[in-house]
Amino acid sequence: MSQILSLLPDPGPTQILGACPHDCPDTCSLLTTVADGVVIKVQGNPGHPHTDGALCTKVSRYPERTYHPDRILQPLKRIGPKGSGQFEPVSWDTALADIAQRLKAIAADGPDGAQPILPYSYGGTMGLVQSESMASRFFHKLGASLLDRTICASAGAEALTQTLGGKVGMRVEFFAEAKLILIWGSNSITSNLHFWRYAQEAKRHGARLVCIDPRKSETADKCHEHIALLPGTDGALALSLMHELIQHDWLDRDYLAQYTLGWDLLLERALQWPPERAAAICGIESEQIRALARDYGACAISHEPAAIRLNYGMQRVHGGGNAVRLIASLPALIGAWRHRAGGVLLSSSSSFPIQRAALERPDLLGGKTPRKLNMSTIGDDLLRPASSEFGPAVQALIVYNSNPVAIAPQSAKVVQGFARDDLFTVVLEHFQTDTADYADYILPATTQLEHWDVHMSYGHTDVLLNRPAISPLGQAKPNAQIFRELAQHMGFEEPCFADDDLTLCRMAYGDAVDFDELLKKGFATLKLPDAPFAQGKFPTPSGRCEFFSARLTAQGLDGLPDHVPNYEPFKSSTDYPLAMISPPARNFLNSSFVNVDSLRELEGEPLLEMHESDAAARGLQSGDTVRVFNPRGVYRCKLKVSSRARLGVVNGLGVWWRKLGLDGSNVNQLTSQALTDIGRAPTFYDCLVQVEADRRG
Ligand SMILES: Nc1nc2c(c(=O)[nH]1)N[C@H]1C(S)=C(S)[C@@H](COP(=O)(O)OP(=O)(O)OC[C@H]3O[C@@H](n4cnc5c(=O)[nH]c(N)nc54)[C@H](O)[C@@H]3O)O[C@H]1N2
Ligand SMILES: Nc1nc2c(c(=O)[nH]1)N[C@H]1C(S)=C(S)[C@@H](COP(=O)(O)OP(=O)(O)OC[C@H]3O[C@@H](n4cnc5c(=O)[nH]c(N)nc54)[C@H](O)[C@@H]3O)O[C@H]1N2
Ligand SMILES: [Mo]
Repeated sequence: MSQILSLLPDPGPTQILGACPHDCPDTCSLLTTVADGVVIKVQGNPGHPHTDGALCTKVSRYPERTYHPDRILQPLKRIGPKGSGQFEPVSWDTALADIAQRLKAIAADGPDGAQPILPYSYGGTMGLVQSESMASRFFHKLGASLLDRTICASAGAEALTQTLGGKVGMRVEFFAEAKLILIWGSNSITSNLHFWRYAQEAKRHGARLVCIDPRKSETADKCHEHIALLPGTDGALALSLMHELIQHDWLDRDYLAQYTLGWDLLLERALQWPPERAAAICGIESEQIRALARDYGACAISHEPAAIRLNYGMQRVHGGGNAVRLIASLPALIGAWRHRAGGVLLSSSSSFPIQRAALERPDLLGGKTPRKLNMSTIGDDLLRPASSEFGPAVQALIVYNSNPVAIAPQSAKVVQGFARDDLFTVVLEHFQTDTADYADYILPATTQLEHWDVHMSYGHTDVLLNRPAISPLGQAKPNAQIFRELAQHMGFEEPCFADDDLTLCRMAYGDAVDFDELLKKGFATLKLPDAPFAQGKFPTPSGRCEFFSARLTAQGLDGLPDHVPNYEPFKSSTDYPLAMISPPARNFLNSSFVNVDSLRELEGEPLLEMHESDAAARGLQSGDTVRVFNPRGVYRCKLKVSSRARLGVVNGLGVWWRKLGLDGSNVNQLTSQALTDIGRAPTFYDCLVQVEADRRG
């Protein structure tokens, strides 16, 4: 275990423990080396078991990102037309005073109070302090519209909650002991590298690995089997697996009787899904389904642990919520939860005793109940006029930790909304992103190397502390500090607006986590049972795994999960016959890192992977510039004929900055704002397109 040398008097290089801030299940412990006040290296902390001394390529380039010549290091005010990216420097005082005055004027203007003001934030940093602590206090006190933070995970989260009772599941380290691992809708090598280490350990001990993914991903390459189903057909596959488990009696009847709710109903539904029916929908051979059921059922017979690593890739379609409900139900059928290395893991977030009310202070709303706007439909919502149903038009937008112009669906609408001359937009950022181009003010934010924070993880169960390694660069300030100062300019006098970042760090877990241990080691492991549901005890209303959810019925939804077809199902259109998915590029983190030259060079150009037969039918070859289009827009990129693409499905790896793409657009030019069945989430991977050679290219 490396020491925190910064505590020693020696003025030589020092090493500081931190936490990776990115929206990734791994939440690594960082070891940053600083010499003469400058970061010279960021490494994985060898003393943290999940990190095990290793970082992904992109985060090991953190110094390059931090010291990037394009970092915004002073407040900027717009001087050109919106979107032109022309700004001039202003002082912090001028910027904050003007912003406060504009917000006050909007809030005083009409019967809706501050509801025309909308915060917009997501996962730029996952730190509890620099995300929704001081910022939430600020917006609660103001009475601004609330933001429904759905852009990534809310379909899966809601589905898990309705089935298992929360974002809970297996502990990630026990995957190493599993005998069968289904890697379902996850390209782990790209987006969950530290889980992959546990999967490899299991493989070395004889476990079978099966990857379920329309794309032959880097992870699929390394599994024993790859099931390349069509996007959005996972629910049908899961129902058919249940059909086979029932038909062959590969069930743990005792577990089903004692610890589940609604088995008789689910059984009846699953019996309608023989493999042939599911195979036709999934676009795979029925024998693949039978073989997968045999593998999974064998674990019921031999009492060996079967584990499912589910990830969010498979819930970005119309039926994403139902599909997660079905997959999360599977372990109960075979009693996999009896083992610590059995069950399912999508997210471990609910394991963390975060003191959200203390951090975010919803009590500051003082009885107001502002409307809530869905971040996934920001395109439409920015263009909506006032109405009794919608409330006031959005007049001001404060964006932090997010790049909506690049990452939100149906960019044409998003861009049109951000371009509104009567919209007042403030963007807190490290860089002049596609979104920042449309700002009235850009405020320079610190990076993780420059501020305090404390973290949870959605892929393991350790709390991490982030110490600043260096002083803020230029005039950059932590998000929390920016909102503290803005609160002062607004005249907010509650003492909670004076809490400093270290106080907020301590507050995040209260007494539930030993803060001294965090200060010393950089992380603290939550005390959790090894096999949380071996004897039921699910945190659902019934205490059982709820195949049937009365809470969903109360919302007017089907209480029993089913296969819900895509909005834009494969073969439904002759004009747009290809299904497009847009999963993460390995060297980017959503739209972060796209402007880091060395990483962009590794990714090359924005590209679309296509099966050789689909390419031949269109007379296309690798390297061609192509137009990918549908009624929502046109996206130009390079074609790569690739065995990673299955017939009928194209893979547009995301998420490029629009202005660094071929013609100022990215893959979200094509995606839609339709929402999932459960959880109000976007449907990025439910998207039909056509592709043709670009005559200009
Ligand atoms: N390098 C890198 N790491 C990342 C990210 C990144 O952008 N880059 N993003 C981070 C974020 S925000 C998140 S939410 C996480 C999780 O990110 P996810 O979006 O879950 O991404 P992956 O884990 O890569 O899984 C996506 C996989 O699901 C597949 N997929 C697409 N549609 C379907 C489908 O209908 N069914 C099935 N079975 N599979 C489908 C894709 O082909 C892809 O291989 O990763 C995080 N880690
Ligand atoms: N087509 C398609 N679209 C997608 C996806 C997809 O798979 N396909 N994935 C979706 C998913 S899973 C997600 S989670 C969303 C992600 O969407 P976002 O959460 O918006 O993530 P990023 O694109 O990484 O943008 C984060 C921004 O925050 C900034 N930032 C980082 N740290 C700080 C800080 O401390 N302070 C401030 N003020 N700014 C900071 C970064 O510079 C960066 O520009 O994108 C979604 N969009
Ligand atoms: Mo995400």
